[in-house]
Amino acid sequence: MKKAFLILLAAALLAPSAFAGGGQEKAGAAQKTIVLRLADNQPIGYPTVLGDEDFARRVNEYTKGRIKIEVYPQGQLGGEKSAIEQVQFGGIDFTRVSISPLSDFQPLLNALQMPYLYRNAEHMWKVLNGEIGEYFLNSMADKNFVGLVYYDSGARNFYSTKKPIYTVADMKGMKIRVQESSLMMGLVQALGAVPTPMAYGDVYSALQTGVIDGAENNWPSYDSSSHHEVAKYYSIDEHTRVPEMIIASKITMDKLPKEDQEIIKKAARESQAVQIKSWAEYEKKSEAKVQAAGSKINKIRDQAEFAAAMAPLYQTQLNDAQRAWVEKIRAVK
Ligand code: GTR
Repeated sequence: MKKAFLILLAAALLAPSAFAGGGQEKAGAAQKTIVLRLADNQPIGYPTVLGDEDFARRVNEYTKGRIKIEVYPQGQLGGEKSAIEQVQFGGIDFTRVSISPLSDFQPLLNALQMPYLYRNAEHMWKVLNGEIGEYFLNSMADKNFVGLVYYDSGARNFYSTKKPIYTVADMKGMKIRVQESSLMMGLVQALGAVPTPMAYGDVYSALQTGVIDGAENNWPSYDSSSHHEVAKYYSIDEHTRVPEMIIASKITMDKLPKEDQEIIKKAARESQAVQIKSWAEYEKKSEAKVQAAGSKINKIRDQAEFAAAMAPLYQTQLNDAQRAWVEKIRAVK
């Protein structure tokens, strides 16, 4: 896995993108196509990839073919964390990621993914597509990214190879895989379980071989990753709603003329509608599919018990500035 990653990284460094290095010149020369790359770790047909493709199609249409965005799904350009790193130094032009790993690059984002933060999906979208969400997209510039748009990722639940989870006590000592995110490590610890950070692509075999006892994710990922084949207990606690984001490399964007930057931002925002719609459809299908395939689904006994166990994270994982954002988020009606 590591070796494959290094090879990919070397390839990315040698040929950062068709655009890198010659952007200004090419943008000035008529008829030359600028080719940019977008990485996504989800498979073809997954809602985020459908969103990426809609984004790419719009950019192509609005620039009359001058800018072509190639979508590389299924982690072809590396795992999520490495894709973020490559975008940061300009080796990849765009990536669609969960803001959990992204928040280790821009910690402010933790304020958007705290447990039981949003009252429901509608509240979350009001926040993300309003002034608060805009502020957080713009905050990405401090870390050499351009935040383009938020995508839906539903709510995350725990799943296990061993047993259903009903109470916080059930989680005691369980080894739970988390994304490469310090907040997610803290969250699992707060429940008395043992967090194991790991790249998404390694989770299936870790579940299968017993390296971990469980993981957590939304319905579509539990389905498309086939984790349900090896971890059949899916326990609904909806601990977090973690938005996803398409980020661009600031290095790439700065090489483009202002109008093209605006086209890219507009196209990304417009692609959100397609992503949210296919998310809703995919989520229902996934739920039915894993159930038919033999998953044992249960609801936790008392969400308030889980929320209380995770409440200290608002003190331990956030600073004053992030807590002030949490207050603003809660105040959105
Ligand atoms: C999914 C998300 C992926 C990745 C994955 C994970 O929901 O779409 O980008 O973050 O979760 O748990 O690693």
